[in-house]
Amino acid sequence: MMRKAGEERDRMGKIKIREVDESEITRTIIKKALEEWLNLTETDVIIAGAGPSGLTAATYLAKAGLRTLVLERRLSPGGGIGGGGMLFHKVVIQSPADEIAREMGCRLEEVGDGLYTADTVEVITKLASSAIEAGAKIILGVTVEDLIYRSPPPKIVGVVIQWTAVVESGLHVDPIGVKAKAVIDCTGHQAEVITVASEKIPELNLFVQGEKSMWASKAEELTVEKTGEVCEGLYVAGMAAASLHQTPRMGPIFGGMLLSGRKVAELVIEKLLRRQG
Ligand code: 48H
Repeated sequence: MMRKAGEERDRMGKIKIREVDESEITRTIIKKALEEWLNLTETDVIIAGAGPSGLTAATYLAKAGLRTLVLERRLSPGGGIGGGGMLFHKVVIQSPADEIAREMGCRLEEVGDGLYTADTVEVITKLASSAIEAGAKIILGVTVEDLIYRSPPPKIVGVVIQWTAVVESGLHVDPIGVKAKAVIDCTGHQAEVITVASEKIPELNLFVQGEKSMWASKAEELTVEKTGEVCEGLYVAGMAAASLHQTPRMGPIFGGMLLSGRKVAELVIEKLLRRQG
């Protein structure tokens, strides 16, 4: 029988599993998580939402050497990818976003000139692993519920976060603040971060109206066009950009989300790295 290196068996051929102590497991979790959190209290870029736009942005930002933290409310990355179109397990991506999907390792099937499809789980896992391999940190179960700001002129300098479990329990627990040079709202249809900014920082003059009805081609083009800086330190990408600028929805096609994620990353890289020389 093949034996893996380091794998020990007793005389009966039973695998010997290392003994573990409950408090050692607990100490390891707390020590390692807190060590990382201590380095994350002030970072370069915070992305709210690990959907297609957020994960794509994270990959390019981290590849450029920026310290990138993705905070995702749910316990899994992927956002709207998993639901496909009405729960069918395929997503559709059009050119030129196929280049991005391939760069992330997704295997695409060409179904028409410049039109491609892939399995939902493959797209989620490849986008997430690309971001992680590039050096981004993705933390699940954390909700971005407010912003940290300075004024005048208004400037976003971080986010206020809470465990999603606490938010959902309705307990009164004060959240904590995490600072960043740039915050990107990739929270999808609800544009949650921009909505909070519009309500709590009136001097920004923001108003989230929500997206318009479906017009796929126009929506894809406008989502990418409207991706960008909302005010100093705050950016919007993906479906949140459509909600903020009241442009049409596109339905279950994801090319625009990948292109929007790449565009916002390029804008942040330009601002934080290139302009500072
Ligand atoms: C932390 C949060 C918070 C918060 C939400 O919805 P998403 O997939 O967003 P996009 O913009 O990357 O992609 C949109 C796409 O999935 C889609 O819905 C399309 C193409 N629709 C077209 C149509 O016509 O309907 O991902 C957003 C992620 C999710 O995982 C949320 O759980 C998460 O953000 N999130 N995370 N703090 N406050 N709010």
